[in-house]
Amino acid sequence: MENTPPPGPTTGTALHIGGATLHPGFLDAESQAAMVGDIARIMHLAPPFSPITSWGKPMSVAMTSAGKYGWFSDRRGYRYVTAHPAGGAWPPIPTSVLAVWRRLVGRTRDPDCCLVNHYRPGARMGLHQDRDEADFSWPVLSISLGDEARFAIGGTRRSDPVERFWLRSGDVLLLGGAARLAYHGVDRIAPESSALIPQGGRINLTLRVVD
Ligand code: MD3
Ligand code: FE
Repeated sequence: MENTPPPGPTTGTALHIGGATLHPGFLDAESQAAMVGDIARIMHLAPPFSPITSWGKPMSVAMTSAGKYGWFSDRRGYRYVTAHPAGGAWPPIPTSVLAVWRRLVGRTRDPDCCLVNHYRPGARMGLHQDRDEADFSWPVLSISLGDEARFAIGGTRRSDPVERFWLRSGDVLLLGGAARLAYHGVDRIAPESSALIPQGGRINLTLRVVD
């Protein structure tokens, strides 16, 4: 079943969906705009690229990263790397982004990686698990900016039933506990459903502890 989002941002209400915690409208319009500016700087310093899957096909989502590690894939497989494929360390994770992690996860440890996923109309992400990290006791935190995305999340087996709901600009999703190893993906984005990003499209940030 799909959720029907309210017309405006909602604050203070956390929804539990398939073991994931959704904070609808966690970021107000001003915070979202500031964060898009910070991400534009990262994309300028470390240009997004479409990783090649182990099947040899480029992903439809363009990616870059900030932090100690960035996520990378080629025919040899998926892994975290300390440099952009064109050379050079990844830019630091912006404090605007770290602040969200510190509020919802805590100050014990900051994430090692902020993966930046850029979706243009038609981009999607197939059902997968995130298991390239060393310690699954740390949650993954996801921040949605720009166009809305129909997100799918299931259980820890690919054959488990999935729930679908829309992720909207400013929403923050926390994946901890059983949800940390849940299969998930993005079916599609709704083009031009948000005016936040000047060129359109959707940006999703995922914060991860890698080591
Ligand atoms: C559930 N990104 O980068 S974010 C990914 O919208 C990824 O770009 C999607 O899946 C996106 O790996 C979904 C929500 C999300 C992120 C990580 C998860 C859900 C997750 C890890 C475990 C379970
Ligand atoms: Fe994922």
